[in-house]
Formats: sequence, C-alpha cells, structure tokens
Amino acid sequence: MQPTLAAKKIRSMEIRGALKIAVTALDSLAEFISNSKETDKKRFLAGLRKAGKILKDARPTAVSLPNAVDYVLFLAENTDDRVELVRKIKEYKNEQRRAIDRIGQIGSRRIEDGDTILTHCNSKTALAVLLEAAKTKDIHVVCTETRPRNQGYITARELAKAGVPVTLIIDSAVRRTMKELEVDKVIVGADTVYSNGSIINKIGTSQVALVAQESKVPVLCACETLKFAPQTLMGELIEIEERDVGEIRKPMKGVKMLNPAFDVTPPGYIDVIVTEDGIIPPYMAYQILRDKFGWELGKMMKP
Ligand code: RUB
Repeated sequence: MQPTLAAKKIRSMEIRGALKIAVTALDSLAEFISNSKETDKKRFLAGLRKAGKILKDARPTAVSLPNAVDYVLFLAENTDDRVELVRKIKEYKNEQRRAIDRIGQIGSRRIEDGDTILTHCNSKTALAVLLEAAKTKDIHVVCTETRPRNQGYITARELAKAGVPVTLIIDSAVRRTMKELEVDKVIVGADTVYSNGSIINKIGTSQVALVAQESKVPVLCACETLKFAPQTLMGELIEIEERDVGEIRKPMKGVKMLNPAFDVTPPGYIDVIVTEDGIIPPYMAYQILRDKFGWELGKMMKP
C-alpha cells in the first residue's frame, strides 16, 4: 500500500492499534523501496524520508509508528542493497509477530485458572495473553465498550469466537463491575511507554487502573518493546491525539465537546509490563531503552 493511502487508512482508523499501524508502515515502506526507480542514493533516501514522514504524521500518539519508520530509515542509510533492505524490514516485521506470541506465552503464566479479567479497548497484544491463557485455563473476560469508537466490541467478538466466556459492559460500569464480578486482574495494551514507566493507552485506561488499585486488583500491561519511547528520556512529551468530536455525537448548541483518544497511566498504577523479553516492573522502562536500544542518559544525540 502506498504511504499516502496507508496514512489515510491509519488516520481514519480503518487500520488501528499500535502494533498494526507500525506493521502497516513497515509494509508500506518496503513496497515503496521495492517500487523505487531512483538510482541516486541521496534522492532515494530523501523520498523514503518523505514517505516515512507521511506515515508518522498519520497518528501522533503510538510511538510504535515512528519507531518502526525510524528503524527503516536507519537500515536504509546503512546499505546500498535494496533487496537486502526489504528482506531486513520483513524480518523485523516477523520479529514483531514473534514478540506478540512470546508476550502471549509469558503473560498467560500470570493468569490463573478461574480468573475474571477486565480489559479495555482492543489490544492485539493483551488479547494474545488472554487467548493463550484460555487454551489451558477457565477464564472469564470483561470488556469495556470503549466509547466513542467501541473497540471493546472487537475484543468481545474475538474472545467469543474463540469460545472464551465474555461480558461486555459500558465504560462507566467499571467500578461497580470490578466489585460485583470480583475481577481478579486487569490487562491492557499500550501505545507508548515513557522512560519513567508511565503508559499511554486508550482513553479511560487510567480510570480503570485507578479503580483497580482501589480494589487491590493487579494491572498488567502487555506491550512490545517497540512501544518504548526513547525521546521521553530527554523530556519530550508524547502528544495525546484529539480526535474529531463528531465521533462522540452530533453537535449540541452551546455545548463544547472534547475527544482525547488516549491517556497516561502513571507507573504506580501498573503492576507489571509484559514484554517479549520478560515481565518487568514499569520502573524498569529506562533499562529496556538502555540495554536493548542503547539509549543512555547523558549520551543522547539531541538533548
Ligand atoms: C488502540 C489502543 C490499544 C493499543 C495497543 O487505540 O489503545 O490498546 O494501541 O494495541 P486505537 P496493540 O483504537 O485508537 O488505535 O496491542 O494491538 O498494539
């Protein structure tokens, strides 16, 4: 898919979810590289950067998207072999697929037989944990609707299709349901992980986490290391996407509406982050950025 078309589909949320949009960007850039007839490396790289920018600008909050694009640019700058470049991009994409499977396996060990687990929105990664756990354990999943785009319906449908007992609730019923259905765990995905371990995820996640803490229910975040944000080490904040208020309802005379798509949950409200490399406390996010990606405090390129 051409970068402009891919960006359009990401913006409209026809393609959505932090991992899916990153993988779409990888596919789109691989196609761009394969189709490019530009023989001059400088001009080729300029074209690739432009395509990358179009993709990055499609949605601002999930860092998986710029992280994936930047990785392709890094590879492209360091090779003249485009066939090899496309091969490496595909390999990276497969790595992300394997990451989901690993997270499913690792995270499912934290789920116990008989658990009732609440999830918010639709995260492929959180779903991987739930589906893996359901293979060997009896679980019941509570899904929030996730207004205004109702991604919770997708989660509920997928679980029901897999034969997992699932209950759908409206977003404002989280606190009551947590007690009423004796929820044992909360599991969510993430769009971005800050260097201090805060996570950005679908709007409402921080409220769910707050209620979970009040009820002493552990919160698991299932998240590939692709979603860790190196720029936050230098104090950069991640933009929270404000979407069209038309997603909420028709305009009301004299009423202003706000439609933020994501919120930030501080590390104190999250018990663990399940990554493909293992389960970590959120406060270890800096270590992942340092040990896995080589971003070191005091040695950053652009302070
Ligand atoms: C989706 C959302 C998901 C994360 C993680 O928001 O917040 O929880 O993106 O998803 P939207 P995944 O529907 O606005 O894209 O685990 O699939 O990457």
